[in-house]
Parts: sequence; structure tokens; C-alpha cells
Amino acid sequence: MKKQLLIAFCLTLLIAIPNLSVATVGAFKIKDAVEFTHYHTYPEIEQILSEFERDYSDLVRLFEIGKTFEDRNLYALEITNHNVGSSESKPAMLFVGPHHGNEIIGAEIALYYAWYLLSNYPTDSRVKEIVDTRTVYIIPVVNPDGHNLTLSTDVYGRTNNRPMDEDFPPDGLLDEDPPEDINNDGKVTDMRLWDATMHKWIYFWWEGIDNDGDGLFNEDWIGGVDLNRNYDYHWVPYPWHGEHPFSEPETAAVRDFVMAHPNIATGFDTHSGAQLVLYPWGDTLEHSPDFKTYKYLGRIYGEMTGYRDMQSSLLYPVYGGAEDWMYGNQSIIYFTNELFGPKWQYGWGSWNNWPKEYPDAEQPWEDVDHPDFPGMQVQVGGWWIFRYYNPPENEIESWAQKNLPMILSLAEITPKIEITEVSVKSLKHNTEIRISATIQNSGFLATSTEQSVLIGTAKPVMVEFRTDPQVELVKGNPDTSLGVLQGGQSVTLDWVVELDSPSTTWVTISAISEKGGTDTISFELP
Ligand SMILES: [Ca+2]
Ligand SMILES: [Ca+2]
Ligand SMILES: [Ca+2]
Ligand SMILES: [Ca+2]
Ligand SMILES: [Zn+2]
Repeated sequence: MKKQLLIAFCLTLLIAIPNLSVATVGAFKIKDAVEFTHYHTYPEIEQILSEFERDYSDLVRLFEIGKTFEDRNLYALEITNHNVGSSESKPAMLFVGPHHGNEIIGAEIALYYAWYLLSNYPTDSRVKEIVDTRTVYIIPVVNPDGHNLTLSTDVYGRTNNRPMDEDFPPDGLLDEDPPEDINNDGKVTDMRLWDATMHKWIYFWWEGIDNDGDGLFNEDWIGGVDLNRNYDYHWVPYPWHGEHPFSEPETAAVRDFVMAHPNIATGFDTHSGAQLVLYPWGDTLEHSPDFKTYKYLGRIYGEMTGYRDMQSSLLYPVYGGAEDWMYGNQSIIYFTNELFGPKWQYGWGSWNNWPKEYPDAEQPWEDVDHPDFPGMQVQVGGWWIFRYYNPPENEIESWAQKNLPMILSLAEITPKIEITEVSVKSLKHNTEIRISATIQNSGFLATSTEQSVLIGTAKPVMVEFRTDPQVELVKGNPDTSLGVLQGGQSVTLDWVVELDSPSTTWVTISAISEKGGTDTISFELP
């Protein structure tokens, strides 16, 4: 007669249901240390990052991940509670700040996100859950050289600062004619010249002089490689895309960091100049293999932010962009927000109406003495391009708050592997024991993207069963592949072990997922 249920125990872990409702974040706490009332210079950003590392040592590690062309440090901030599991054993979310140096609002939102997680950790259960069970990586600025150029000169520092001849045909001179702030009002705007014979204004896109005397104005700016065209996914060879994929130190640093952290399951990238939630593909109008997921999440994130959601390529095609590489190559569910600017709801025409929302986007025209046009009437004014990409300083915080629910959600929706239930039953004479374990993906996303399955890089969820080498495994495998686990899906596995005689031995069961993290349970038998 079999004795049944000699011992049985059951572990039921709390399954966190990802918060996908259109809810705002909780009440904001009194801020300490960081004020979001001005645009931080890169040295100030570096200072804040090191203060985070100093003040929150249990939760933060700061990595230097490379150097820019001008030798500035590039950083990745890691946030997770190291006391409840290593950062590598948890599913991760990646925040990527500005590739385009003029879109500096993205750097503020990076800081805001980090500050929000750290300062609210002790008191906010939602933040605590994220920081305990997920790893968040934040690269605050991909293009600090352009960020610095923009903040210090108001020249639109979109590209990186590697000198490049942008004349067509090339004139052999590098960066010889950037725009200048002729009237010293701190703003680089547009310029116009009065044509007395035709009785009309001749307009120039930018304020500046013809530095090299070639008859062209502002035709070769500082730098020239658009970092968001330098990734190795459907890269195409234009001069401003770099010499080859990852030719630039900034993108190479991002690549190396991402490839060294395969636990990254979701990502959020910042751009500006519109108000949009974008998702892959960027280079084609075709739908991606994960389109359904993107569309579903995009709608929710569009509601959360108030931005329009759409596939990236509907804005304009981007070849060699970060988004396509992160998703297409690294299998990260990756969104890009255009954080601030004319609402795309009205198409490109909305650029003309933007000064109605932000009057300083259009500056009054003002006479200047222009060295290239002596005795002629020249005015500077018109579009102040900075305001088409970045909100006034007193609105930085509100634009951060607008984006935060989506950013928090992206950390919460990762796959998450958990061993939710274990039972142990004695089958006969205390020597044959059956062990069952239920492995669940308690996250919203599947453990692999459809794209990674398609290109053959998807890693199956593996379950390892380990026990004393003396113990014979009579049923079940030491290593079991579960393939892909969809969000919420669970699988129960059985093993039967035979002991020589009733004795105590140990069992360790681990469930391992590249993007869903690792869970391990150890216990003793019988
Ligand atoms: Ca040139
Ligand atoms: Ca140039
Ligand atoms: Ca000016
Ligand atoms: Ca020139
Ligand atoms: Zn951009």
C-alpha cells in the first residue's frame, strides 16, 4: 500500500499583474537633490549621476560605457535592488536618452525617471515592485557632444561632433560654416535680406555669416554623423550615416552595453520635434512580426501620454536607426517617443501653427549689421528651432510626468519567470519521491519576441533540476526546454527520484530565461 502525501508543500508567490490601465502615477514626493527647473549641462548630469550612486548605493551602479568623439564619458545607470537578486538575474528595461544632441528634453526625462525610482522607492509600492523585481538601465545621453553644443551655443547639435565636410560637392573643409547668433540674444534663429529691386525678403534658414566666403550661408556645421542612422540594421551608406555601421564611438558604446546585457526585454528611446509614440519598423511600411503587440501597447501608451501612436516609418523612413536594431537584432520590445513639439495629429503643417502654442517659437525680426551685406537691410528672427524640440524650463517637469506612466509600464511588462508552485509526494516506502514544479511567465510579454523566433535567436526557457549525485532520477530530465512562454502562461513539470534508503537529500530547481529572468528554489527531501 502506498503511503501518500508524506510531505507536501506549496509555494504560491504573488503574481504581479502588469499595470496596463491608463492611470497616472501616484502623488509626487518632495524632491531632494534634483531640481527640474532648468536644462542640466552635461557636467551637471554627471554630477547628479555620481550623487545617485553615492546616495543610493544599494540600488544604483554607475557604468562608464565609452567615450564620445570629444572625449566626454558616456554612462549607463543601473537601478535595481541588489539585495533581492542580482541585476543580471532580473528582466530589464532600457531607457536611452538623446541620440540627437539638440533634443535635450530627453536627458531631463532620463534624470527624472532615475530620480523618481530612487526617491520614491521607500514609500511607493509600485516603484518598489519595479526596483525589486526588474533591472532598469538608463543611458541618459548618447550624444553629450551635441547636447553640449546645443546648450552652450544654441546651434542645433543634432549630429555628433566628428568633423565632417557637409558641402556638396565636397570643398575639403571640415565644419567651416556653422550658424552664428549674430545679434547675441542667445538664440540661433532665421535670417532675411531685403531685396530692394524685387521689393521682397530673401530668407535664409539660419542666422549666421558666410564664414568661408563661398557664397553659401551656414552650409557645413559642427560634426555631421547622425547617430540614429549609424546602427547595423538595414544601414545605408550616406556620408551622414557614418563610414560604416557603429563607426561612431557613441553608438559602439550603446551596442556593447546592450549586447552585454541580454536580459534587456523592453526599451524606451527619446527624440523630440513632434508628439508621438513610435514603434518598429522604422525603415519600411511593412508590419513587424510583433506588430499586434506593438499596436496594442501603442494604443495604451498613446492614451497615457496624449501622443499619437504609430509605426515609425509613417513619420519618415529611418535606415540604421537605434529602434530597428534594438528590436530587429536584439529582440527588445522598443518604443521611441517624440517627446515635445508640434502635434503630428495635424501633419507637418502643424509646424507653422506651433508659435500659437509657444509664442517664443517665433522671434520678432530685428535689424542687424551683417558683415556679408554692408549697407543692406538684414534682419534676424523668425523660427527659434530650439522651441520646436524643447519645452520652456518651467514645463520640464510636466513633460516628464506626461511620459512617466508609459516608462514605468515598460519596466513592468517584461516577461518574468517565476516558479510559482512546488509539490513533493512520497510514492513508496519513502524512497521514491515525485516532485512537481509550476513555472510561469507572470509578465505581460512573451519570453521571446516573434522577431527573435523568426531570425533564430530566441532562447528557450530552460528548467534545471539538480539533486544529490547519489540520487537516481527515474522520471523527468535534469534539463528541460520549455520553448517560448507567452505572458501568463505556465507549465508544470514532474520528476521522480529514487533514494537508496530513506534519507535526507537536496533539490534545486531553476527556471532560466534570457529576457524573463531567473528563479531558483532549493529545498530538502524528504
Ligand atoms: Ca565643408
Ligand atoms: Ca560638418
Ligand atoms: Ca540670435
Ligand atoms: Ca559658406
Ligand atoms: Zn531625434
